[in-house]
Order: sequence, then structure tokens, then C-alpha cells
Amino acid sequence: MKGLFTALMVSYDKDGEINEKGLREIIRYNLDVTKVDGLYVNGSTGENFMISTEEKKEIFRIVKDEVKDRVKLIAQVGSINLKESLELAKYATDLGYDALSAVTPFYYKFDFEEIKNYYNTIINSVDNKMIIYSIPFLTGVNISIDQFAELFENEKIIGVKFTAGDFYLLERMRKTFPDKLLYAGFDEMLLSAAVLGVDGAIGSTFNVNGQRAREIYELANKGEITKAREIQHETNDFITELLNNGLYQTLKEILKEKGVDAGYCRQPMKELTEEKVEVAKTMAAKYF
Ligand code: NAY
Repeated sequence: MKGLFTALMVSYDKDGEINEKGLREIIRYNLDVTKVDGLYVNGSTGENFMISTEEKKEIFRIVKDEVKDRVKLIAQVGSINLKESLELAKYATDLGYDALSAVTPFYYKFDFEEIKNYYNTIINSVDNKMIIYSIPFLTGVNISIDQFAELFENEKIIGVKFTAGDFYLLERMRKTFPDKLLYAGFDEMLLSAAVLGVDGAIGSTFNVNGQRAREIYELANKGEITKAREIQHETNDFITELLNNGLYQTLKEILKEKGVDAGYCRQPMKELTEEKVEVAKTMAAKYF
């Protein structure tokens, strides 16, 4: 389960319906062109928190059907509706997903006992493994090193997707949990996380920029930091433009320039203006 995982985009049509043909094209692009080691399905990048349970299942099914066993698959099943998480955990496990992941429960101020119960309930309900999805800047949920230690007491909880810029905590985690899987979650900080010894990374920008991410990650692991830094600089020029123009919408527009039917984002996310579409096209030509 080590390596680079794309946080998979999903193609939606203008009415917000899943575009199965487009989704399959995005998957194939990731397998054949960006060449990642695996896919992280129904994460933030899949616009997961704006879609129904049935749609989540349909996406899990299409992805597994397209990928078969070519790369590893992680199913993000987290939801503050725990019954939905349980249903999705069973569904993805039955489909053969290699691991599950669940975002920390958000919106209500759940205390740690409730968060721990959430993870144990989900993962103990199936024969699978769990990767905690920690993304404090969106959820407001911060987990301390002692709390991670308590969660990791359950051997089925095998790692964490660490989408945060707290490198002190990441370093402490690496030292404290040498046998757990740590995945970097911010692509613009991949080099720094790789230097600290993460086991892999999960990123939205890998949908188009997976090859540069691979170079950064491999150079860092070989200790070739100067070269890795150059590619991180180039990557971050790209990511800065991406964030300024609209993250997911621009990634989809770039995929379209590469001939992939990546569709639109689900409302309430808005469409790019004509000017921003032009910016995305210029970015596609400049970086890919
Ligand atoms: C997800 O579940 O899709 C992710 O969290 C993937 C990680 C991405 N985070 C978000 C919120 O999109 O790749 C990152 C991020 O888009 C990138 O670093 C740009 O900031």
C-alpha cells in the first residue's frame, strides 16, 4: 500500500449526473499517463460530500470495474451518518477494495471518545483495513499524537492520510509509529513530507501532475534534494495558478485539454468563467 495515490476526480455532466464514460477516461488517464500506484476514491476531490449514497456506490463500482487489479484502491467511506459509512464499508470491501479510509467526523464537535468509536465501529464491521483521513483545515478536527496512538491500538487501523502542514507533528508521528503508513496529503508540500519519511502521498493534482510528483518523491528518497526541490518549485508554480483559478474546475479543464471527458463540478461548486477556462488552457499547454 505504499506509493503515490491519485485522489480521483469524478466526471459529472452539466446536470450533476455521474458521467460514466468520462469517469472511466479519467481512471485510464491515471493508469496510463500519470502512472500512479493507486487511486483514492470518493475523497474530497471526488466531490464526495455533495453526492448521495447510491452515487458513491456507483463510483466505487465503476472504478473497480475499470481498474480490476492493475493498481491499489482505497475507498473513502467516511460520513457523519455512521450507518452510511457502515453500508459503504461493506460495499467497497465486497467489491475488493484494498483498504478503506474515513474522514474524521466533522460539523458537530465530536469528542475523541466519539471519534474513536466511529473508527472502531466502521473497521470492526468488515474484513478490511482503515486509513484515517485527517484534514483539519476543512473539518476543524485536530488529533494529537496520543490520540493517534490510541486509535492505532486497533491493528486494523493501519495509517493516516495527513493533509496538514504541521511538520513537527508529522515528524513525531514518523518516529512514534514506524510501522504505520503515513501519506502526505498536500501536494505542494510533498518534498518536505517525503524528507520526513512518509510512505506515500495522496493528491488531487496527481490526476494531471503525477509524473512530477513521482520524480519529487523518488529523488527525495534517494537524497537528491536539490533536484527534487527544482521539480517541487515547478509543481508549486502550477499549484499556485491552480488554486488561484479554481482547484477542481481547473484540473477538469486541463484533463479536457488532454482529451479526457472530465465534465463539470457538482453544484454548489460553480463553473469556470470563460476567462478562467482560457487560463486553464494556457496552464495545460505550459505544464503538460
Ligand atoms: C482528497 O480527499 O481528495 C484529498 O484530500 C486529496 C488531497 C488534496 N486535498 C484537497 C482538499 O483537495 O491534493 C490535495 C490538494 O488538493 C492539493 O494539495 C492542493 O492544495
